This record gives sequence, structure tokens and C-alpha cells, in this order.
Amino acid sequence: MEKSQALFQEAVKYMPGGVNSPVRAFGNIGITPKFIERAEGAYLYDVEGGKYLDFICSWGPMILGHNQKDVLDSVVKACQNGLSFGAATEREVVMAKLITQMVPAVEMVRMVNSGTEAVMSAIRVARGYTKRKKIVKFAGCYHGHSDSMLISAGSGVMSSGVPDSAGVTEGCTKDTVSAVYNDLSGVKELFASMGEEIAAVIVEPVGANMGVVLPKKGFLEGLRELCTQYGSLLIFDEVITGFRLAAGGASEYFHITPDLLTFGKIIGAGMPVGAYGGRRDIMEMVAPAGPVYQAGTLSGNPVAMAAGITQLTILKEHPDIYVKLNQMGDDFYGSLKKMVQQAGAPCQVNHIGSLGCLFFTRNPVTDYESAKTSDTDKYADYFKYMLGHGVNLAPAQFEAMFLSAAHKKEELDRVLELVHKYLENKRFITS
Ligand code: KE4
Repeated sequence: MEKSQALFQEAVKYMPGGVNSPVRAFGNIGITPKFIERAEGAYLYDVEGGKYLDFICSWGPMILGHNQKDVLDSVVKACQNGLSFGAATEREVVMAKLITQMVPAVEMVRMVNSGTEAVMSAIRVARGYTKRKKIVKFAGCYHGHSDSMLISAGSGVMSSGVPDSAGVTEGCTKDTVSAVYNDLSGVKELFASMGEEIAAVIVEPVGANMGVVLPKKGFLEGLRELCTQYGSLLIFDEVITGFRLAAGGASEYFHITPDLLTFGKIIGAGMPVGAYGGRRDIMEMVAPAGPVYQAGTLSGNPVAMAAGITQLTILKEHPDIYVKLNQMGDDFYGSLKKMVQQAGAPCQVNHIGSLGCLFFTRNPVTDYESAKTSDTDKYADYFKYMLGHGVNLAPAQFEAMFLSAAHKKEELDRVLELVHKYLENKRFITS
């Protein structure tokens, strides 16, 4: 028996589903998950010694590649001074200033330990600031697992087929309203009917948890205008897009200024870090400066800050990284899109910069409903083929592919050849 199988047999005895996050269980694929031993650059290595070109990048954080030398050195060095103090540290000031310098929409920021915590807190601040209750989210967008956000969520909820989560009471969700991504007229109607009650609209500026779904022209701008018109707050959930699309994330990329933003992933460089921030007058509502309570034992942890500061500083000081990364994404996903189109394969490719997704559907994917027309069995078959050829993709259709600065063109070319061969084997391409 393979070591991964033996480990998984043990794991399921002690952890729900044998994992600490559902998507890792390969539930949608139906095979034993790979247990990873180490990672370097663009590669993962499993406990059997298997080597995989990695397109998960820890679900986004590893934009510079795994074990980037400067990041690793900064973590090791920080550890030698102690792992956690539960007190104010200089690194937290450095990190907060760095985030505000890279993202002009952030005038003030609070560090937390995950994207979920960042979103949960941002929503509380929005309600505290506006003294309103309603939060508008979009079907297929995933904002972490806090109760009020588990409504037509994306990511693992979508894959697990659990439209809402057990254990979430209607008391927690009655003030959450779900709208259709890219349907600005629907949001306008919502505001017309309850605009005065809406504390905030939270949106993934690029949907990346129903696969990758781009905002239609005018959609984000329309949300900005509606929120301003009705005195509601616009929250950009940039846990995935933050520091990925550009140094200033989606707010820079799309030239839109949200009122609050949430971050995760890249800001921790692989360490558990989240953050929320935005307009100073709103963030000054947060305890101990203001009446909105939020706290955290390991918030601003010195080792995690060291990792995040190093990664963000590299990204800030080397803007060419984004030029190369986004160009590499345009080339790779562009070639993939051309390939499936020429083959007449039942596939769609959506991408923006280094974020992309291959959907197994003939329908253009512009929202939750169209994403759900994807054939998840076909995706599972494709995933297993690619894994068998040393390529590590998201083990679920409704996730994103991530490129890193460690990926090389020749490796991506090999992946394109593999996909071409797969499509041929499936007779989607008759050469
Ligand atoms: P975390 O609590 O997982 O750090 O962040 C929650 C979150 C919030 N907002 C967005 C836009 C997110 O994508 C996420 C988490 N992303 C998923 C990937 N689809 C994390 C992977 C997982 O759940 O294991």
C-alpha cells in the first residue's frame, strides 16, 4: 500500500474526512489524496517521492514559489527571537505601513489569522459603522466559513454540493442577501427595494471560487456607484486577488476604491495571516479605538509578519514580477483557450493575469449558474490524468489555477502538450 493511502486511513480516524480543509480530501475526484512532504519553487513532492508541477500554490499564497529563499531566511531568523509575544511589535507597524503603501484604498489595517476572520470582522465593522444590518453577497463567491457568509457560497461548499451549511441558523443568515454575479440590474433592483437597510456589498472583484469568473465591464463600477448612492459600504474580498493581480490588487487593477478590503494568502507568504482595512473613519470603529470588538491571540504574529513583510517587500520593489507573471498567464491561458476552441472541446477557459480555470462546459461561464453547468466528472477525469503526469491541479472544478514567479515557460509548454494529448485521447481533438 502506498504511504499516502496508509496515512489517509489513519487520518480519517482522527480528523473529519482525514483533512483540515475539505477540498484537500479529493472528495470530488474519488481517489486517495496525495500527502505532500515538501515543496520547492514551482514543485511539490509527495511522501512517495512523486514530483508535481504545482498550480495550487497553497491556494494562492506562494506567488514567488515555494520556499523562496528570502522568505524562508526571514522566518528562520524571526523564530530565533521567539515565536509569539502577545504584545505589540515593530514588525506589525512595518507590515501595516507596507500594506497601506501598496494599497492606497487601505488607510488603516488590522491583522488577523485567516481570510475568514478578515471577512467576518469587516462585515461586523460595516454594520457597526452604518448601523444597518443587510449584507449583499454574490452566489458562487466564497468569503470563508463564517456563518453569515455560508449562503450560496463557492469553493468547497459548491463542490461538496452543500448549498448552505448544517449548523448555520437562519438567525445568522437572515440578513445576508444573495445576488447574481455580473447582474448589475438585479443589484439595482435590490438597492431600490432595501437600499437604506444595506450595510455593505461584499464581492470577490474576480470570482475565483466558482472557478475563475471575470467581472463584466461596468459591474464593479456599478457596485461602487450604488454603494455611494445609498450610503452602503463596498467591500472587496481580495483574499485571492490581493497582491496577485497587481501590487495594489484588484482595486489598483480595476481602478476602483472600495471602502473596506479583506486580505489573506499572499500577505502571509504561506503563514496563517489575514487582514482587513480601508477608510480610516471606518477602521477607527475597531476596538480599542472604537466600539466594534475584534481580537486575536496570534494576530500580527512576529514570525508570520516576517514572512509576509519579506514577500510583500519583494513584490513592491520588483514590479517586473507582475509584468512577467501576468504575461505568462496571458500566454499560457491564451494558448489553452485557443487549443480547446480549435478542438471544439466541451471546455471554456477564463483567466486574468496568473489566475485561470479550465471549465468542462460548452457554456460561457459568467456566474454561479453557468459555472454549475460544468461536468465535474469530466473535470475529475482530467485531474487524474494530469496528476498521473506530474501536474498538481485543484482537486475540484470550482477552484482556480495559480501561477507563480517560479513557473517557467518550458514547464507550461509541457503542460499544454499534456492537455492537448488528453483532449486527443478523449477524441475532442482529431489530429
Ligand atoms: P481562509 O479562511 O481559507 O484563509 O480564507 C477564506 C477565503 C475568503 N475569501 C476568499 C475570496 C477566499 O478564496 C477564501 C479561501 N479560499 C479557499 C480557496 N478556494 C481556501 C482553500 C480551502 O478552503 O482549503
